[in-house]
Amino acid sequence: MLRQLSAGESHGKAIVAILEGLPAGLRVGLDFVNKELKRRQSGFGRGKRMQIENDRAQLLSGLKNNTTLGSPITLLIQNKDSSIERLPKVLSPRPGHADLAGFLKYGFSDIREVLERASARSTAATVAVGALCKIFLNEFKVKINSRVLLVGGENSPLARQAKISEAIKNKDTVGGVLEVAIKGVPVGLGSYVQPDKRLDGRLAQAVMSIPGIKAIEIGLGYGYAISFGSEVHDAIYHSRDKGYFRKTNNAGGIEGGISNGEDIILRACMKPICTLMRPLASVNVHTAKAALAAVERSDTSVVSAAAVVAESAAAFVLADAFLEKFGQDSLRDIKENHRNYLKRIR
Ligand code: EPS
Repeated sequence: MLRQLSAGESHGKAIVAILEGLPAGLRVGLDFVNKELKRRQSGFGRGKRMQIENDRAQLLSGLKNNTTLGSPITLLIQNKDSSIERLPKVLSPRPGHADLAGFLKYGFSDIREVLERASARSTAATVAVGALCKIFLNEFKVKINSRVLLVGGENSPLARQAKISEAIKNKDTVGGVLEVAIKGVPVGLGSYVQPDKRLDGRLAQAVMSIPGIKAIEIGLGYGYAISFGSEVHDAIYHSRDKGYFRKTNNAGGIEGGISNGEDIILRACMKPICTLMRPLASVNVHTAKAALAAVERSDTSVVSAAAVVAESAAAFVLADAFLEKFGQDSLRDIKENHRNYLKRIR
């Protein structure tokens, strides 16, 4: 089983991630991890924090000679802005944020204690861990990519950028839709035998947990609701060179909670960032009197960053399901199991 745990506040000393369960014998290049961290930080519409931080991972454990030992891998990403002890109190919760529910739940007297950990800064850990998982999956030619489909309802790159510019001008924010595509997945990852083994459920859980994500669909998704079965199920074919294959992929690569060998396609909807420079109505949590919501340094739109985070979250789930199917300890053994399995199902 692959396990991950992250720690760190947005303006604390660092973000830390531990990944346990990658097999021994995998060569890991930190350059790739850092490239992925950079991708997460870029995109039009990001705020000033991204000009301060230059996220880079340090490897603290789990490797020798750039090769995994099978022991837990610890990654540390230092925060340049580590002003947590000096930042002012936040007393008016932002609608849409964890602010109010977190404040009431934990019994704090300052909403800052909530937002420091609820911040999407923690997604740097998701991406660092996801990068390691991608390196593992790459050994088996499993590739994960993403793209932004919509920002504020617009789909062309120029119109998307214009929407973000409009939001900046109006001191507003804007969300959108992203798509993750996973190619090269073998048939048979995940299972129907228990709900928590279903690959689609596991992917949905991982991607829905990214801050700001409000909806997920796999394959045709909501499109299934308006069609007859005969129009949407992917007919099955077989040929000597391809083995079993489909001419359509409405299932988005998953049937019965198991990968079916087609590309896995997942889309997610991200709400607009909830820190508004022209804030909505709120209530001061000390006086219970009406007050405008808190205004913090923030981003205008982060759909392209969320796409990188979604790739990473999906990479963790895929790597976990892969290890479950083909073994855990040594990359060499896993490769042999994988080879034998592919031979059997041809
Ligand atoms: C983020 C860092 C944060 C925000 C953003 C994501 O930096 P700061 O709060 O210091 O400006 O830019 O966090 C949120 C959108 C949020 O809601 O908390 C990052 O590293 O991605």
